[in-house]
Amino acid sequence: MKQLRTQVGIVGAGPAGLMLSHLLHLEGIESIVIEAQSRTHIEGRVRAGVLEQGTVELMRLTGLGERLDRESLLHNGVYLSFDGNRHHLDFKELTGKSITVYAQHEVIKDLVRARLDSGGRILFDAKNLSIASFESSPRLQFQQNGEAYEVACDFIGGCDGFHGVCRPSIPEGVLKVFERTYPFAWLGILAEAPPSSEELVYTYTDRGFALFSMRSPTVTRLYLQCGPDEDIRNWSDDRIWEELLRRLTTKDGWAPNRGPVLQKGITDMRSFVVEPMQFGRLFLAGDAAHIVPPTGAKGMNLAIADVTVLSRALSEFYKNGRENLLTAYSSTCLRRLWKVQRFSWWMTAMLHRWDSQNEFDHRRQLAELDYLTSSRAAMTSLAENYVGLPLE
Ligand code: RFL
Ligand code: PHB
Repeated sequence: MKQLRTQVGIVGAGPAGLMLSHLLHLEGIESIVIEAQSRTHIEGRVRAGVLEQGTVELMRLTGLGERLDRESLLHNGVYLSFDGNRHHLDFKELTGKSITVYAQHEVIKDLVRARLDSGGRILFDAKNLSIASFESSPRLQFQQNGEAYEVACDFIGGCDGFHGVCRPSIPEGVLKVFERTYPFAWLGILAEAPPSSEELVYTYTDRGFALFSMRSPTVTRLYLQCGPDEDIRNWSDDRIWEELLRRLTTKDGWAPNRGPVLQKGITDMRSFVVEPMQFGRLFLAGDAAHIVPPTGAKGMNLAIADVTVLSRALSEFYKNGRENLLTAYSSTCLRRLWKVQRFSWWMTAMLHRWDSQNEFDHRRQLAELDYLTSSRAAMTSLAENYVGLPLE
């Protein structure tokens, strides 16, 4: 068995794992990232698109701003659309902050490059990972290219997403799970078509939710609410476009531009939290510890927020020998996380339709949207959550 040694062993090269490794490197702390998939796979995985202002500031501050500043799209607000009318919410005017559209896999590419350029180690295609000990000298065992490896470390960053192995490795009875599933899912497409609006359009209709977003000046990203067990094979490109146009077209004639579908997929919706986000020397971060429904555009931002807290705590440990921030890691993250859970649930409940609702619920949702787009206090509340709450 090949033996390796590092200070922090990180499982997963998603936004959480790679950013943790990057931040630790800047603090002079060594890490090894162990990833089940190939580099090509993680750099091509289509997912999130909206960065909070804090995420963007962190990227710039840590040397990841160059391509981001060249290629990303700065948005000062979003539209809420209902009853066939679009209403603009001006985040910049309401909070002084904005959001940035930059695809998650571009963040991943920037992080992989930054780590490799500074001599960082990312072990791709690592299979059958297991955790040998959670206590004072944790070890990670896995196989790569048919060879067995063991990484001995001081701490483990459990950044392997919702379906990873870190969380399920924690002995039963330690974690408390808080969960909610939703009776609907999102069907998402990437289309080769110039975005017809400069900002996102969140749409509520009696046929369900739809979202207009984008990736670049030539690529539009669109989502529509569908059934939870929907089979993508039942959705031809024509059927998808017909439904999207029906939901998104407004009374003034605004609609997304149509173009060839580059990619399509279905995402289920869930809210999920484990407490605490730590066991022994294993620290869970990002989707490994919590999932939010995508309506608030928070998942990647939460992953980055967790590892910002974790890197500070590890730095305090290595520089000053103090464990206080590590001990507080879970409660620090969870306090903010629950507010983000609340916001993501609220956006989801306000904008979707589901079977057990009746006409009362529909009228109430319309009244909520009407209030939201006419009360400055309500708009400000949405805006300050959307652009991102302070870290602590
Ligand atoms: P990730 O990105 O899932 O990364 C986990 C990594 O761990 C690897 N892995 C393992 N490696 C080694 N051994 C094992 N046994 C392993 N098991 C797994 C995986 O291969 C992977 O590389 O988790 P992380 O880093 O916590 O990041 C979370 C985000 O990816 C996620 O929250 C967001 O994508 C959610 N999300 C959005 N977030 C936003 O902030 N803004 C958005 O606009 C937004 N929109 C979205 C989204 C997610 C979506 N989907 C497809 C789920 C829109 C969609 C449609
Ligand atoms: C996206 O562009 O993929 C996106 C935007 C906003 C969301 C979710 C996803 O709430």
